[in-house]
Amino acid sequence: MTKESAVKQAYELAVERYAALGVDVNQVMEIMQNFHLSLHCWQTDDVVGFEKIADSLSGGIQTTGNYPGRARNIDEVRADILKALSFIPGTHRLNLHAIYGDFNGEMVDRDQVEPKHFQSWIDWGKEHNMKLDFNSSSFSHPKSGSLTLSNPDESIRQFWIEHTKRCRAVAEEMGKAQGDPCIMNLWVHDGSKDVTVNRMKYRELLKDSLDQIFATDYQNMKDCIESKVFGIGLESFTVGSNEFYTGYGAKYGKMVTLDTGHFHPTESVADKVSSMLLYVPELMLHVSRPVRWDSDHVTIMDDPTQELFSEIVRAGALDRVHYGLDYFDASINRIGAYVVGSRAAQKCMLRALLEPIAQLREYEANGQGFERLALLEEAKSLPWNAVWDMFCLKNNVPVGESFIAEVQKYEAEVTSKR
Ligand code: RNT
Ligand code: ZN
Repeated sequence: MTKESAVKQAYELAVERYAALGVDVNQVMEIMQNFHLSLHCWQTDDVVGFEKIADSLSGGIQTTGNYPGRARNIDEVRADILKALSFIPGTHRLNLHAIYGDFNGEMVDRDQVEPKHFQSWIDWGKEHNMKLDFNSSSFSHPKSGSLTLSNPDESIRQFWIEHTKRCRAVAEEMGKAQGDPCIMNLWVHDGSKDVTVNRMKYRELLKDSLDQIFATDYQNMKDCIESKVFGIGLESFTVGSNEFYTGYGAKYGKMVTLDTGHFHPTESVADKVSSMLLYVPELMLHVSRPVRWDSDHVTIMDDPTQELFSEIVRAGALDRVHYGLDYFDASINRIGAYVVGSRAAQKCMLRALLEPIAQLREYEANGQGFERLALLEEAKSLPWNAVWDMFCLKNNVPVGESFIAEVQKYEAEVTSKR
């Protein structure tokens, strides 16, 4: 039997098995086709970007490892993204940071970024059927320090307000060009290494900065705001905490970003979905894998990720969530890291969609706790992998682990020579 017919045969059996539980697999396949990740460009180059301003990553985040083959310029980043995409089923968006502008070797400071610096990305995205999302970048800059948008020094604060305003204008142009809103994320590392006695003051400043930044209404971009527990070197206080941004998002109708690495290690991000969606319009995800801290390990099919996607589906909120990835592992093949994490996120979504939810809810409504638990357990080993293989086959990307050899080939021919 050829691999292809084996995949098809297994798929047919899976369709029957799921149908018996009231799950329409063909419909799930269609939903999967319309499920788009927003791929984070920064896994290709360890969050370095193309500015000629800072020589190391700062702002509470850190990549560890120096595996050879990092993308060093815009052409290499683009080539690596396309290579990774060729192993990821479906069509996806690309999430850019302001430091990835096409600056042409020129020194363009953050308060000078303009849509023209992203025109070649807009064109490239169109050519490759990738819609763009965007992020302002407040890290890795001489004016970053510990405080940007909440800096009591008015000239520094205004510098970052100007940067962020300009980023929104860039996002607006991206959204206009692609006929679909560009999601722009705002994350600042602002905080304090040691005890502070001025929490209110910094938060008032950050709130005022946001008010200034969001004063302009746009039609083709949407804002999202991202909190964090702490950054490296900023362990005692984070201005933009979860409560800070959740409050802001709820009050002013802004989308909130949930980065799965930005909560206390035992806190369930999945549990936040249904609460937050009652008060904020939409959610943006930064799917990552925190190991002991916000370590940004490659996403895998672990329980927290599965639970998060399952909760979104159970909440009927598939279309109110944007699915960004945010991890950066510099210790293994970066394209491999990109592919493993993306496929893992897709597999979690697939499993979430294949849940026999009608039957489970019926059990719950009837007070049948044992039955609910038993089916939840059995559902874990239903043949979702046969559906996944078929999804890959249909999308002309490698089925199963066969992409390992392909990534190795690209490494031998391209990345190892950098
Ligand atoms: C940092 C935040 C932020 C960044 C990216 C590069 O802790 O998660 O989202 O990782 O924007
Ligand atoms: Zn993030």
